[in-house]
Formats: sequence, structure tokens, C-alpha cells
Amino acid sequence: MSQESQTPEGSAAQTIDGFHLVIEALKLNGINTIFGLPGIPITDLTRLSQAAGMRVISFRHEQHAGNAAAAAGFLTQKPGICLTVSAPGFLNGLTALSNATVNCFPMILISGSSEREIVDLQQGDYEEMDQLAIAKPLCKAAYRVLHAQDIGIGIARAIRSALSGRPGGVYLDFPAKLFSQVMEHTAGLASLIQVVDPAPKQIPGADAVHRALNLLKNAKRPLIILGKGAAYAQADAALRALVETSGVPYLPMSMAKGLLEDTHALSAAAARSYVLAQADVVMLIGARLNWLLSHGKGKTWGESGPKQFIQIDIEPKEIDSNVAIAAPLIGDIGSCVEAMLQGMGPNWTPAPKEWVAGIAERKAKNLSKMADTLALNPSPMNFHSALAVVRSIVAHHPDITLVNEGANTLDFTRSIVDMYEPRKRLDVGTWGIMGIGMGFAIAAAVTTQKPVLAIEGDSAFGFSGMEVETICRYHLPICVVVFNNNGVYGGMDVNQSGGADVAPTVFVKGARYDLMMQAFGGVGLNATNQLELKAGIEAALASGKPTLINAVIDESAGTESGRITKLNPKTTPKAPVKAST
Ligand code: ADP
Ligand code: TZD
Repeated sequence: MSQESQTPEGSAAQTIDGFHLVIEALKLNGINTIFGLPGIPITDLTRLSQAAGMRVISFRHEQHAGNAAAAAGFLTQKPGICLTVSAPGFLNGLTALSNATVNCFPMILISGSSEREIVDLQQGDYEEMDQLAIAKPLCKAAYRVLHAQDIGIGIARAIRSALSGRPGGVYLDFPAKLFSQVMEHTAGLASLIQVVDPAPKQIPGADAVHRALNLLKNAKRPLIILGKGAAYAQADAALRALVETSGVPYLPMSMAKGLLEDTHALSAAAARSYVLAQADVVMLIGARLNWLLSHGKGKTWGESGPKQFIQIDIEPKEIDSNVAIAAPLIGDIGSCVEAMLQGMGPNWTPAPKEWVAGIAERKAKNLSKMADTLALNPSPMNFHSALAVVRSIVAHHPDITLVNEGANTLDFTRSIVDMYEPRKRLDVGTWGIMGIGMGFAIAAAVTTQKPVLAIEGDSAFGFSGMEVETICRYHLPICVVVFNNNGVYGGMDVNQSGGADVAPTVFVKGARYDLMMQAFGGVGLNATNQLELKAGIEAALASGKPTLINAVIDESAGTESGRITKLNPKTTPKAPVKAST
């Protein structure tokens, strides 16, 4: 780790270089995993990090390394690290950094960069790019370190920026020259910083708690909405106590599923439209009123009369972003929920019985309808019949992580597959982005060391499919199930020009994604019915071997854009249009 060099006086002195300062700074802050892709100028950083005892997961494309870092940040409350080369590698990682920031996941993208003097004069260096300037608007904070003695400060700033307040993505720019700079060993180590209390508790004001409790107390039809901020906060016991003490029905947003088991009596997920339309007081906990909640207004929310909102969030600017928030509670979710519980005391009157009973009635009706559909066993499989298998497997293995992307594959999985434990569902998040699949799955396998099941649309899988090699290389217990319906949303679209090319949404029919996993020594299976699918997933969970199951799904089963069809601008010509010649 250290090397000898000659001091000006000629005596030997121990030195430490930039590479080792970076490694020691990360380790000092409890960061022991790097997701990245080697190349100039960071190849030695990956190699030396491994030599220093860190886990280095080397990917085939930086976007997936970045997604893995983001998911690791979400799961562990420590910023996930993504390490890339300059210009193109940096840009590949930037999509993930930006996505992490939008999702409020803490991560740090560390990219090597070319020489400042040449970049700033635009003299055409190897992979020349002003990376810092490009990263700045797309993440929470961005810093560049030019001198070895500032590596400790740079990494400390990055960690604190990623974790404090609303979590997010941070960019750290390390020009190539930094790595070979040396410092005297003791001074070098002394320059590193162990960040103290990077995500300090933020206690809400007593008046704000009082205001929120008053609103909740007087509600006739109260509703709690749990978002992925609540999952991130790891205040699981307090959240359960709040729901159960208040007796208020709750809706989990996608990645908050499992904070309380989806089978909980107070879950209103199976009566979502009803509760959103009917509730009179809505308490948002770590959830934003963005497009996923129809911005808190309009038909979804009933238009029957003004609702009043309580919002728990760490970011003050989030309040009143879409509609008026009657009772904002600014603070970390753990502290806010504890304060609410304390204010409620032991004699709190639970939510009105009629409201809870009305929801239970609707839930029962909807769930029995769903059970009828899930009981069907069509050939070929459709989304429901394939997911009936997944649903039952997750019920028997509640501790596996479920990664999920696609359109129909996403929407149906979210509503059909119950989750039972916190932070076990990772998906496309706030942007609805395709390509998170393998990166998130790898992060979950590496951080939880438990099996992961990735339920992937065939289009969605394609974005990160090459990472099956990474999965095989690190022997990760990941079972990927590709819902293969021959295209984006389905395989039935036709070329409206009548030309020879297939329609833009159609893929090669009958493709065998399972062979991709076999190519790298993993298990590949083709499943054409429920029994084969069930046997394949169960074998994968039992063996822990990297597995890819090509689940053949009826190509006409999906709808375009899944459940967000209304966001899709569309004109459908009545008859095929002849191509102009
Ligand atoms: P969802 O998509 O599940 O509805 P969002 O990503 O829209 O969730 O919202 C997450 C919210 O949680 C963000 O507004 C973020 O500021 C907030 N948040 C994240 N971590 C915490 C925390 N520890 N305490 C309070 N709020 C948090
Ligand atoms: N590119 C990126 C990065 N994100 C996106 N969301 C899209 C493109 C557009 N898109 C969707 O919103 S869903 C989807 C795309 C391409 C794939 C849907 O097809 P699928 O799933 O095969 O994954 P289903 O289950 O067959 O619908």
C-alpha cells in the first residue's frame, strides 16, 4: 500500500499515492464494494481496491454498474459507488446517476477524466470532455479533486452530499494525474475524513406534529400512502405501529410494497381507485405527488371535494409542489413517525369503522375476481397465469428480492405479486426507466446475499441483458424470468406501410433468451407452461445457480404501454398506409 521514496534530504520516507488514498478514504467510511468497469485511467484503482479487500464487481456496461450502485444505496443507506473511465464511460454511468437522483437514492459516480489543461483549452485529449460541467445539472452535487491532499475532503463531501437531507446522486471527478500523486504516508492518512453523522436526524416541530394529528383525528376517511422514501428510511417498526395504532388504511407505492405485508388487513392496495377517490385526509409518507399519483388532483382523486394532505418528507421544497399541503411535517421519516406516535398516545381513536369496512368489502370483491383470473391456466401462458406461479413462489420465499421491469410485465407483477418484507421490491422507479433489471438484481444479490428473482419484459431485459455474463462470472444467485411475448408490449403489431420490415415494436419471434445464460455456463430453461415455470424457478432458488427462464407468453396478451396508455399520444390509421415511393 505504501512505497518508499527519497526525501529531498536523501532519507527514505513512506509515501502513499492517489489510488491508495481513494481506497483508504472509502474504507474509512465503511464502503467496501465498488461497481464499475475498468479502463484508462482507473484500471489500477479497480485492481488495487480488490487487493485491499474491497468487493469489486466489474460490469459489461457502466449504466448497469451505476444502476447497481444506486440500488445498493437504496438498500443499505450507504452511497453505492460506481467507478468509470472518462468521457464515454462517464456518460454511460451518468444515466444511472441521474436516475438515482430522481429516485432519491444515494450513490457516487467516480469517473476518471483527462488532463484539465488540455480539456479546458479543448486541445483534443484522449476521451476529452468537461465531465464536471456535464454532470452538474443532472445530479445532487458534483466535485472535482485536483490534489492528493484533497481526496479525503472530496470523498467526505460526496458522502455527505449523497446521504444528507433528500438522498441523491453525486459526481466525483478524478483527473488521471491525481492517482499518481504521492503524499507522505502518515500525512496522507491523516488527511482522510471519517464522516460523522452523514444523515442527521431531523426532528419535526411540535406545532407541525400537532397540526397533522388534528387533521388525522378529524378525518372521516383517512388514508396513508407509503412511498419508497419510507422504505429507504428503515423505520419499519415505527411505520407499522403508526398504521396499526391509527387504524388508517394504507396504500403502498410500488417500492414500498412489503413495508407491511401486502396481505395486511389495512392494506388498501386492492381497492386503490376507491380509496384515492374517497379519502378526505391523505397522509403521504416518503411519497411525492408526481405523475404516479396523478399530481394529487383530477379524476383519480375523486373531484368530490377538496382533500386535505399531510406530508412527511425530508425535503421542504417538496411541499405544495402540486397541491396545497395542509399539514407539512418536515423531518426524517423515523423521527416524524415517532413524534406522531407519541402525540397519539395510547387512547387514540382508530379510523372510523364504516370507512375501513367499506374498503374491506371492495377489496374482497376485487381479490376474488383476481383469484378467478389467476386460477385459469391458458396455453400459451398469459401474464396472469405466469404471475400466479411467481406469486405463490414469493409467498413461500418472502425474503427473496424481486426485481421488475417492462410495461405489462411491470404493471401486472406489481398488482398480482404480494410482497411480505421491506425493501424486497426494486423496479423502474420514478422515471419508469427500462434497463435497471440486471444492475438492480446484481446489487440485491451482492448486498443481501440472498436469492433474487428478476421478472423482466423481453424488451426491458434487452437493455441490460449482456450482464448475464456478470451474473455468471460472480456466481450470483439470480433467477431471471423473461416474459417473452415477442416484442415491446407484445408481438402483434404490423408494419403499416405493408413493407418487409417488421413493425418497430416487434422482435424476432420465438427467441430463446435462455440460451444467453447457457452461453456463460448458467442454467437456461424454456418454460411453456406453469409447471415448467414453477419447477425452473424453484430449482434456481434451491441451487442458487445463475438461471434464465424464457417464459413463453401469448404475444397478444399485453396492451400498449401497459397501464399508462393514457400518457401515450397515438393516432391509429383505419387502414394500412401505403409506403410512398
Ligand atoms: P414513490 O415513487 O414511492 O411515491 P418518491 O420517490 O416519489 O416515492 O418519494 C420519495 C420521497 O421520500 C422524496 O420526496 C424524498 O425526499 C423522501 N425521503 C427520502 N428519504 C427520506 C427520509 N429518510 N425521511 C423523509 N423523507 C425521505
Ligand atoms: N427506453 C427507456 C430507457 N425507458 C423506457 N421506459 C422506454 C424506452 C419505453 N418503454 C416503456 O416505457 S416500457 C418498454 C419500453 C421500451 C418495454 C415494454 O416491453 P416489454 O414488456 O417487453 O419489456 P411487456 O410486458 O411485453 O409490455
